[in-house]
Amino acid sequence: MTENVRTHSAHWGVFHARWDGSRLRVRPHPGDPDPSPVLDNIPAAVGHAARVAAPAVRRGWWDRGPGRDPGRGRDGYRTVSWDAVLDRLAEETHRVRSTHGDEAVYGGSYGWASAGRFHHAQGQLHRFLALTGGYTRSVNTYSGGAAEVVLPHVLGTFDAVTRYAVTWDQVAAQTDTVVAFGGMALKNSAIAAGGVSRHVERGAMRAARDRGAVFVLVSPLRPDLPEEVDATWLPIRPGTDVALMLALMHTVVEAGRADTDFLASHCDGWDRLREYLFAAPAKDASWAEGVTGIPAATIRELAWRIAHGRTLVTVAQSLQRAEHGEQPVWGGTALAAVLGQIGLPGGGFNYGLGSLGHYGRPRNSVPVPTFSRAPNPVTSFIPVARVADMLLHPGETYSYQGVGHTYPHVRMAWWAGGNPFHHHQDLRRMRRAVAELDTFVVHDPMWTATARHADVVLPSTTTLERDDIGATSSDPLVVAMKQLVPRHGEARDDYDVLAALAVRLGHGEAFTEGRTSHEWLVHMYDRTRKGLADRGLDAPSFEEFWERGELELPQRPDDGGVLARFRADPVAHPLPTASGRVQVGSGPIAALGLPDHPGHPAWIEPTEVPDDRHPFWLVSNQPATRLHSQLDFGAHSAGSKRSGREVVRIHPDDAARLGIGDGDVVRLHNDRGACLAAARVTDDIRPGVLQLPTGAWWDPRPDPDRPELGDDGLCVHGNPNAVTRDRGTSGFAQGCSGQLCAVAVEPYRHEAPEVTAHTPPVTPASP
Ligand SMILES: Nc1nc2c(c(=O)[nH]1)N[C@H]1C(S)=C(S)[C@@H](COP(=O)(O)OP(=O)(O)OC[C@H]3O[C@@H](n4cnc5c(=O)[nH]c(N)nc54)[C@H](O)[C@@H]3O)O[C@H]1N2
Ligand SMILES: Nc1nc2c(c(=O)[nH]1)N[C@H]1C(S)=C(S)[C@@H](COP(=O)(O)OP(=O)(O)OC[C@H]3O[C@@H](n4cnc5c(=O)[nH]c(N)nc54)[C@H](O)[C@@H]3O)O[C@H]1N2
Ligand SMILES: [Mo]
Repeated sequence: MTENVRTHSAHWGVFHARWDGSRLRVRPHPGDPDPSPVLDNIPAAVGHAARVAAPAVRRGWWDRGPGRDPGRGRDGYRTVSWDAVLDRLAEETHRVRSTHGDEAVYGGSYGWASAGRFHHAQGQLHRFLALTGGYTRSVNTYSGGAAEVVLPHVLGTFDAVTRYAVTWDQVAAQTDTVVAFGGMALKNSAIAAGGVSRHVERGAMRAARDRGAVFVLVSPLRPDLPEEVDATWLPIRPGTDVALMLALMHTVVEAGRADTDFLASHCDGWDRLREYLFAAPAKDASWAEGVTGIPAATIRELAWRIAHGRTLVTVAQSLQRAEHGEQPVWGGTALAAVLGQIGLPGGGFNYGLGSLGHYGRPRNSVPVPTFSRAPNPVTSFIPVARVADMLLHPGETYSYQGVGHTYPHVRMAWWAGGNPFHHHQDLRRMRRAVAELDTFVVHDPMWTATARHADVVLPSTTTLERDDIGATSSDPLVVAMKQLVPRHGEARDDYDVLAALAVRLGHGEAFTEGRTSHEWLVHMYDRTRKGLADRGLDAPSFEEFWERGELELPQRPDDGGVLARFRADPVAHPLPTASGRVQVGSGPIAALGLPDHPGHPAWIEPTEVPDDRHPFWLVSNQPATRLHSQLDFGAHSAGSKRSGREVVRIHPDDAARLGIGDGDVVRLHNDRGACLAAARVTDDIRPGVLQLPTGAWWDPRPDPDRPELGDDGLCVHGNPNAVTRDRGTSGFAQGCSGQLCAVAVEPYRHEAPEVTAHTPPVTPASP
């Protein structure tokens, strides 16, 4: 490495960077065989106008004090000094805790923040809130909310069946047929929590294909598998995958190709599922054609193929981010069980393979550095995507895992490292929900839509402005993430801000344990150094590691993990399910008595489907050009927009019928709201489906076509959460169901307003 070149890491890859005092140049880590172009967004983070330059307070809150206020998201900001804002915030935290109890503080703070293990904003905030009295927390994720709840009941823990079961090496070497429900888009595996140093997915898929493996893509969108694998594309009607899975099982069973030995020796609940498959209407290929739009003959052919050779069934996270999202996860598990392939190398079922870059990889045999947690003395929680329900309906009950829970009355919400006005559904409803709070605190480097709804905006440094350690337990590289550029304006590390608040609240020592940030890094690294030394391996001191810039950890053998051991001996290595076996049906789930959970994977018609008024399924998937809303203004993200607006894909037949031309500004709408986007006409999408990725910063304005909706009826930038539905997957998992909703689309008849989402509501302070 030449002078001035430093290593750093992002959720989308490890990189080298050089700062020349005015420009940051970024290039991928030389060891990465398939780096992500999302790296090109990084330089724009330095000094961008959308940065929060100084602490800011919402005028209404600062002048009138805390309280319910529809002005959130609407009135202006004023910059204040750090001391003034921290004093006021400490006072307010104390007031809320002493008047309303500690559960009145919500510290869900869901979000991806940045890749470093120490300056992990959410971890820092949780530790601070736990040590200063506790907080109402959130459980599960937006990513896999339904799967995280259902998988442990039917197959195994989430980590065991996503990260450490079937690896990409096994796919490359062993798999004959991959049936990828929702695909395994390279745009998605570009992203890994904590960052990976090597993107192996393209190479593995190419190697499998070169060996003769067949890839079947079940998805409304063709680019969900890379072109070079030459996949057979089955453009399924969104939200219907479980019907296809049921028909595949039915056909395999009827053909006498089910692995009845495996079902008897390794599974439980087969009678329930079998009965459902054959009960009228039989879940056969003709039935599934009517539900999925895939021809019965194609389904029969696929059933024949998967019953021969080594077959891997994958289910993308997207399938379960929809109403009844539990079902396709369970359906994929049951299909692999009927084929008798669970636990075979390169075969069976791997949940989420390809959805994230840290899945499907061998595990390190030495622990990576992690930041300490503190126990939360408050027990109150919500499933993460129920946040607006909680704020709007305190005291009301809801079902989670079939058990009744009550929403706490939260007065103060605190967010660091996430962007709920990006990630939550039905953003107009979310805005009504935060109006209910007394106080909303947001730490972020950027003036996101969330920051614009906060009462207190605390400017965070970006990862580029501090030292940290990057690592994830399924990538061998531990990265010395070195500060690359000076801090922006008055921005401070989340750790320093929370430490200063902890001191004001009388818990300074407990929070910092007397360590500076640098001392924390040394402390965290010690676990890894010790792990190496214990195994008699080269265990460099922190200083040596820092000097080298990276450290390669040894990995465990790629042995198929828990599922392979279970296959070899189901008695000695039972699964964590009720029976210790794969639950292809489940008495305990049936016994919960939930109306939409009969105790086996089932096709249940969603309550929102396209109709005459809203004839399209909108797929709002992950953006190819950025991570969620992060660095939306960066070169790669901005370069893919049209006139600064997000792009919506539409099939040529639909576009022709509606008079929409390529590049036209269109309006997507339903009863909840509307957004503008620029049309891209392409036959890569199933007719009747639109695709608009998430992440364009919400830019609400009045909708001239529906003035009655007020000042936020139309997002002029193209954020799909302007129209998505805020509803749990079911009373079982209560996961996010934001991937699919019904909309109408039309050419935009008015002059399209300019996008101003990246222009902050206060003038940046001079440096
Ligand atoms: N319609 C629809 N909605 C969805 C989805 C969908 O499929 N469809 N997908 C969902 C999924 S899977 C997810 S995971 C969520 C993602 O939602 P989020 O994780 O909330 O999205 P991000 O844009 O990654 O938000 C991270 C925020 O952290 C900030 N940040 C970065 N570094 C730091 C730091 O060091 N300190 C602080 N304080 N802040 C920092 C960034 O500026 C950004 O505002 O979205 C969900 N929403
Ligand atoms: N570039 C990029 N990659 C990312 C992220 C990002 O923001 N940007 N976010 C990361 C995160 S946090 C997560 S959780 C994962 C999420 O991983 P996924 O949820 O798997 O990702 P998505 O892109 O939302 O969806 C994958 C594909 O599923 C297809 N799909 C949608 N609905 C259906 C359906 O009903 N049936 C079928 N068969 N297919 C359907 C869509 O065409 C879509 O492209 O992605 C990660 N990867
Ligand atoms: Mo996610």
